Amino acid sequence: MGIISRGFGGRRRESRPELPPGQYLAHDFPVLSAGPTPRVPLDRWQFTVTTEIGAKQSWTWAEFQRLPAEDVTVDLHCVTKWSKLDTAWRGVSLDTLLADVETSADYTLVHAHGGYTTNVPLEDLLDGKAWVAYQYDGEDLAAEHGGPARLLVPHLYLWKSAKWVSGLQLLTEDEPGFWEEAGYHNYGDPWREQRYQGD
Ligand SMILES: Nc1nc2c(c(=O)[nH]1)N[C@H]1C(S)=C(S)[C@@H](COP(=O)(O)O)O[C@H]1N2
Ligand SMILES: [Mo]
Repeated sequence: MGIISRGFGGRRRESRPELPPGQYLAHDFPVLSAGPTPRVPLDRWQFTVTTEIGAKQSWTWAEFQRLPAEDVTVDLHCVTKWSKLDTAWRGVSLDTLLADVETSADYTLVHAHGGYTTNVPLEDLLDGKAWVAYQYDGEDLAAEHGGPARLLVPHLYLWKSAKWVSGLQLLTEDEPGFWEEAGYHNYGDPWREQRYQGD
């Protein structure tokens, strides 16, 4: 593919084959938060995995920083229709965070400082599909984008990528989170345009 076709007329929004249906290319990095930006001091930061039987495993910021990190370049797709391609992040994979966690749960509810929640099936967090990211574009993650650390689940709409992530709750039965309760799709696959319940 060497030819760039802009097409004629219509909206001056770029649509590209690597964009899911209905999405346009954003050149900036919009900030979408349902509430105020929580400021989480690093000496009080923790990430906690809670299993379906209530067993907990936590990492302080210092412990989390010592875990093996990965640099990943991924595309972001927001349900409000902007996408951002080739974004560069550094973070710890959920494979690493869940390596020693014993569970037979199939579902997770992701928790964030400030009370935001979102549900993601456990298998969608494993096998190199999700990270707790703390750098964006080589810099510490800015607070408005979820710093000190946010979940990154790029194959689902971006509302699943909880900013200011505080933990993961493993569940044997699915539980909707903040936007899912409000009528957004339970799963949120951008390629199947699963924006709202019933899509
Ligand atoms: N804790 C928390 N995480 C959140 C949100 C939020 O309001 N609170 N908004 C979600 C939505 S709808 C989107 S599109 C992305 C936006 O991420 P950005 O602000 O870094 O672009 O964060 C998601 N994660
Ligand atoms: Mo969003």
